[in-house]
Amino acid sequence: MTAGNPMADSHSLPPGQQLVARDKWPLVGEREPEPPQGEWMVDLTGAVRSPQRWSVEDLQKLPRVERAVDIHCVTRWSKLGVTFVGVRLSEVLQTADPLPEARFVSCVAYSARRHSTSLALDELIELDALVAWGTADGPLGTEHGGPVRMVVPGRYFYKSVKWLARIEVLAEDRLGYWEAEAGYHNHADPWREQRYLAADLDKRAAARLIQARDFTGQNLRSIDCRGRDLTGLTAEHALLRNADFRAATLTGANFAGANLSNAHFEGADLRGANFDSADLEGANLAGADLRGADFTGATVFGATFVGEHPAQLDAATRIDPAALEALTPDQAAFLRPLV
Ligand SMILES: Nc1nc2c(c(=O)[nH]1)N[C@H]1C(S)=C(S)[C@@H](COP(=O)(O)O)O[C@H]1N2
Ligand SMILES: [Mo]
Repeated sequence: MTAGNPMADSHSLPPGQQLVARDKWPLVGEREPEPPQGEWMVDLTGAVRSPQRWSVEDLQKLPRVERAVDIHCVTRWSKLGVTFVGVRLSEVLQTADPLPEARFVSCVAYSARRHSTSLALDELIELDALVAWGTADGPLGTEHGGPVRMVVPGRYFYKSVKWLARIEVLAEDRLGYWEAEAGYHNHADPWREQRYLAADLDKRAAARLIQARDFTGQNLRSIDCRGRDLTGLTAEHALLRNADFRAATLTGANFAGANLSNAHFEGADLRGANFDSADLEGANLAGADLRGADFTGATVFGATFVGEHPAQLDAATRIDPAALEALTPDQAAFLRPLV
């Protein structure tokens, strides 16, 4: 059984996700580890009776499991049935004998920003999380978290830390990197689309910004701009993950360098809008008017341009030919005439 969700093991696609091409496995987040000086050791510490320190080799002597896991990234791509090789987290935890107050587990990476993420202990056990060092193709590549990473089935993949350094058992939760910095949902159940926490922006502050049409550099995650007139909006380098611009008027808007991952632009008027170097991972632009819009230098991994309705394009709509590589085949085919 998986935590409250009979669908989690069904190898099907949760709401709002798209399959990547079979041979693709995108890289998300940090690009490389900051490996330890000596041997790669994994510490098991915190609310436990007997803290442990495992070498990768010793971990590999624990009972080995192979498990087909569906990967669901919060930026809307999924890759189903990747076979991971490793040991059950429950098996590893047992060796340290968690104390009665143990409630949460934070997994920390060997990386420049000491990347981490956490989940409730019960839930990790129920989901049957793995400490993984391989896939069906052999040892886990460094780019995908080798020599050893966490794999937590049934949660968005940001709950699976790469380059595992420490498993810390906690009495109180400690928010992870994406959860604290980017407002990613702390529970991360893809079947309930728990992508982002609600914005901490109050309604009056939002209304004032919308009125002024100036979002420059601000953190406005999940802001609700549905149907608004934002003609000529300035939003350079604004943080607009998950923002809702459905059916908004954004003619001539400037989103240069903005973070718009998972933003909604369905049916928006984006004529002449500037997305230069913006991050549009997982954004939805289906049915938007993109005549004269400029996507030069933008990241469009997993973005949608044709859904129930196609976006409108013209000869002045610009996108890098290389950007099409980051789209699913049907999306790429739709934009091909532009390049
Ligand atoms: N150390 C570390 N682990 C991490 C991240 C990161 O930035 N640093 N990103 C997470 C996110 S958001 C995802 S989707 C997956 C991506 O794993 P992949 O690059 O193997 O696809 O790793 C997760 N684990
Ligand atoms: Mo992710």
